[in-house]
Amino acid sequence: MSTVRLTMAQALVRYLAAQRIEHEGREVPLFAGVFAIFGHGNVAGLGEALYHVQDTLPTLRAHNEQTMAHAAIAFTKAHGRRQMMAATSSIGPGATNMVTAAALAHANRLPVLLLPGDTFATREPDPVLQQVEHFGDPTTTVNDCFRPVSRYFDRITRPEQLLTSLPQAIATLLDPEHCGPATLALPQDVQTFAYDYPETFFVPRAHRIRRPQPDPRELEAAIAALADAERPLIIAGGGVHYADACARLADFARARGVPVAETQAGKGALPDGHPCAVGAIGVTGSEAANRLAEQADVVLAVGTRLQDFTTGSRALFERDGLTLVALNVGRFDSQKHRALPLIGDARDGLTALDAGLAEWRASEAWRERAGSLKRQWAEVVVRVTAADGRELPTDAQVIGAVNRQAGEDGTVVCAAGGLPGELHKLWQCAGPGCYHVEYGYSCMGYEIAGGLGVKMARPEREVFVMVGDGSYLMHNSELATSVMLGHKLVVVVLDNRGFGCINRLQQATGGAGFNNLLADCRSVPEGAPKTDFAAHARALGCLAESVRGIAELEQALARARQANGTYVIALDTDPLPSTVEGGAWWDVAVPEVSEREQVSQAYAGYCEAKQRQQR
Ligand SMILES: Cc1ncc(C[n+]2csc(CCOP(=O)(O)OP(=O)(O)O)c2C)c(N)n1
Ligand SMILES: [Mg+2]
Repeated sequence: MSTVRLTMAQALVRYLAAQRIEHEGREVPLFAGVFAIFGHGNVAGLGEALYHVQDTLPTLRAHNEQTMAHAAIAFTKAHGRRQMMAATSSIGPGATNMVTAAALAHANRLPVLLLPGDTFATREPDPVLQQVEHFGDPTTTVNDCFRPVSRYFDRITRPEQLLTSLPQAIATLLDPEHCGPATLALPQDVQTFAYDYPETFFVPRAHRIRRPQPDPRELEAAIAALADAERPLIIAGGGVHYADACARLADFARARGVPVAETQAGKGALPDGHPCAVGAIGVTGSEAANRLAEQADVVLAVGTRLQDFTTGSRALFERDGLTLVALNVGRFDSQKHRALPLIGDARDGLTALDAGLAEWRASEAWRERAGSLKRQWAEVVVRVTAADGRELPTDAQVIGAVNRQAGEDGTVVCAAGGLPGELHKLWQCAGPGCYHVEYGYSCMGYEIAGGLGVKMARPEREVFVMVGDGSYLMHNSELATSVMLGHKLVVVVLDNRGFGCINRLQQATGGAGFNNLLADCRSVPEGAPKTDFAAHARALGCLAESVRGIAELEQALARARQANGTYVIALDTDPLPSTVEGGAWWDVAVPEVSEREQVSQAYAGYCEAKQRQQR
């Protein structure tokens, strides 16, 4: 057996560079690159190794480990989980900075390879700089924090362990059911140890994403349930995108006259102009989708994990007599909510259902009802997103302006605050690829980094990041990375001077305005200063301006489109209004006792609403 003597880190990157992915006849590198922030624990070992493979596996320097990993995660999401990135950090704080990103990828089922440096396997120099030390368990390091938020975790304590562990990590990343973060903790000494690796380990390999086929008996049961339905509704989740099933779903729905509602991750599966598209479902859903959900007799949930925002905390469509069929590539998601499981690939599952359903269609009355609800909702969207000249626009009005400018080749990116809900309800999608909102973990600070990842994956698209003042202030430093790498973003900062959505939630649960809007926070007597977001962005190398009102915003957006660098537009918005139309109940626990009368009232309302919740 011919071998090559390499350090563990050299073998690792050589293996990564040899992995390819094939999709629809096109083969590309599986890993588009590695985001890296070097330090004690990865610069000498992994850093040296990455230096030598830059042509095949580029290394990109970012500014924060959490957000660089967010960018990597957004990259793979924008690629439909078919091309991905790795992220490496030093030991200690660099590593734990990535734990939040791991959790985000875990919740959203998005593959990312995390390579945190780790303390010495030999323990000879212990305790090393940035080592926490665990008194009762020397095998524990802070990297064990990755375990509960990784789909695959290993600590490579000997160089030959790569031979068995690395292929398993890659297999996890490529598994449509189990994909998520794979973490390989890399002790800094082991990174530098040499070993005679077999040459065959590095032979280039082209992977394909598996498409599990439905079980015949599950399929039969699902077909029987649908064939009996008069008032069917489809819920499209992120799995529809990842399985490349959008076009198949559009055909299926059109042929069968089934209305299609979308989750946050599923949004954009159908273009809004599709006759069966009834918009967003759930807590941030359209009136059309939610009324249909209440009246449906069979719900076919495709590629969704049915989280509380989708199900209205189990009070929207779950009721006795409803049949829920869950077409999902994962056993875990297919069993939820007592659904009839149909485990398998979304695209092939829809094809199989179609083949078994003969002439079945939704009833004519139901199709007409869906059509009329859809038209009514379209009028609401136009009304609430229209400018009305007010000085402090609503989020909905800003969304209208950005949506008009984004057109068909624009992608909106968002994650936390009041915007995701408003976007889910109101953003009009021309089809897949227009909408990228991280709402599985809804992590503040994902927005700008996520925009960077999307732009890297889809350079042909104009990427519009919509971000609140709170999220911007939490994480903005990847703006500098976008400038450095020449990946243009258009960033709209909606400054409502505080955590607007949490303030609204506080009021809705009877709470006093407290610690959310800056005006309600402990501060110096003159109040918190006004942040000059445009000046801040300029300092990071962006083009930037501040505008007032929607008319000025529209002009600035047109300038931003023409610009050839990252462009930040800041404007003041009203923290109080949000779109009242549409929506569904959301279970947010209210204190059972309180000195505040408003809390007691909210608690009474909460108990009443709880009655409709299916347990
Ligand atoms: C990392 C993180 N911390 C806290 C939260 C809880 N949270 C959700 S939205 C929000 C406020 C966001 O403020 P801003 O970005 O200004 O948006 P707005 O609510 O004003 O629209 C907070 C604190 C979160 N989602 N993520
Ligand atoms: Mg805000």
